[in-house]
Amino acid sequence: MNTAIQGVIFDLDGVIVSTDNCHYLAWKRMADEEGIPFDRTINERLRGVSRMESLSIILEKAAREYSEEEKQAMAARKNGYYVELIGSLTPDDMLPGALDTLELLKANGVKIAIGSSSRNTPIILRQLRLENAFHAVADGNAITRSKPDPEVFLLAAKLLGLAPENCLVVEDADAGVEAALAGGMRVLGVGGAARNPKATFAAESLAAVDIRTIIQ
Ligand code: B16
Ligand code: MG
Repeated sequence: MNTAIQGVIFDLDGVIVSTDNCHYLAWKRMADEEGIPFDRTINERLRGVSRMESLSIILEKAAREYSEEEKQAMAARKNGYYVELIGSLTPDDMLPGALDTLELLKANGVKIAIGSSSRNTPIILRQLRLENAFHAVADGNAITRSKPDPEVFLLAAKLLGLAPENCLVVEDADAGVEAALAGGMRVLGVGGAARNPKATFAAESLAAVDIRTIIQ
C-alpha cells in the first residue's frame, strides 16, 4: 500500500483563520438576550462542533426548555450576528504560517482542501481572498454528520481524488482529530489539538512546523 501523503485537508476555524472570537461574541450576544449563562469556558466546547450542536451545549444552562422552532430561530439569530462580524475579516486575519504552508504544499505538488464544519466557509474564504486557493472545499453545507464523524474529511479526500491513507488532516479541535482518525487519515494537531495524544503529529501552529518534514 502506498501511504505517501498526496493531499492535505485543512480545518478552517482555528487552523487557517481564527474566527472563534467572532463565534464567541455572536453566541454571547444571543445568550445574553435570552438570559442564558455563557462564558469562554463553555465556548471552548464549541470548537469544530456544528451550529445546532453548539446551541444544544449552550442550552444545557438554560432555565427552561426551548421548542424546535425557537431553537432554529436562536441559531439563525446568532448566525446573523456572526456573519456581521466576519464581514470585517481580511487576509491579514490569517493565522501565522497558514499562507506559507498552502503555498509550499502547492509548490511541491501536494493537493490541498478545506474540511470545515462551518456553513459560512464560502464567506470566510472570500473575505480571506482564498476562494480559488484550494483544489477542493468540503464544508458544513455538504454534510449531514459533523465532526467527530469523518464525513467532511472523507468528502474532501473524495473531491481531491485521493484515498484517505494518502491524506493528512490539520486540525485544532479534539472532535476533528477523532474525525480524521475515524476516516483513516493521519492528523497534525495544532493549537488546542497539539496536546491531544491521539494526534499523529503536533505543532503549536502552522508557523512552528515545516510541513515538508511531515509529508516526506
Ligand atoms: P457555522 P471548523 C466550526 O468550524 C467552528 O469551529 C465551530 O465553532 C462552529 O460551530 C462550526 O464551524 C459551525 O459554524 O455556524 O459557521 O456553520 O473548525 O470546522 O472550521
Ligand atoms: Mg477548527
